[in-house]
Amino acid sequence: MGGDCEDANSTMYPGAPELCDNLDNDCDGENEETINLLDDENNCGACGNICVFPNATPVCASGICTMGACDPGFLDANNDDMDGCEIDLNSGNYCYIGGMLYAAGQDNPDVECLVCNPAKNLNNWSQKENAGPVSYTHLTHPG
Ligand SMILES: [Ca+2]
Ligand SMILES: [Ca+2]
Ligand SMILES: [Ca+2]
Ligand SMILES: [Ca+2]
Repeated sequence: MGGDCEDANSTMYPGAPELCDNLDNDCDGENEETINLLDDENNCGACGNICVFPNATPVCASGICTMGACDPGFLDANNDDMDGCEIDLNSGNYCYIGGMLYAAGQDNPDVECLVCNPAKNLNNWSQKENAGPVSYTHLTHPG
């Protein structure tokens, strides 16, 4: 067939889609001219290098995979891209209050009768259910 630049390869012919395979698929003299290795999340820096981060949007920036925004309901608490956004805020194990992560059952560092209770509220402190002894302490007159 006339114009076919590589008879032995069926992915190479005039008008073929340019694939990221280091071949000139469409026979126009250039390899991967329609593929930008600098910002293609499926071919980042090299053909077939797919950017993947758990529970986060992958971004290919200047040929390097970088982690974008966390998926809704997830948080990157350890600043480590390798495990992506590793905290599932809806797991029932955490509260996320004022930009800080707290474990379920953890006391409010400033107000002792408030506690992280994800079952009640993910984003606000919950009142301790059994605050009895604490209130008695408050009533005790010092000295
Ligand atoms: Ca061919
Ligand atoms: Ca190609
Ligand atoms: Ca080409
Ligand atoms: Ca992380």
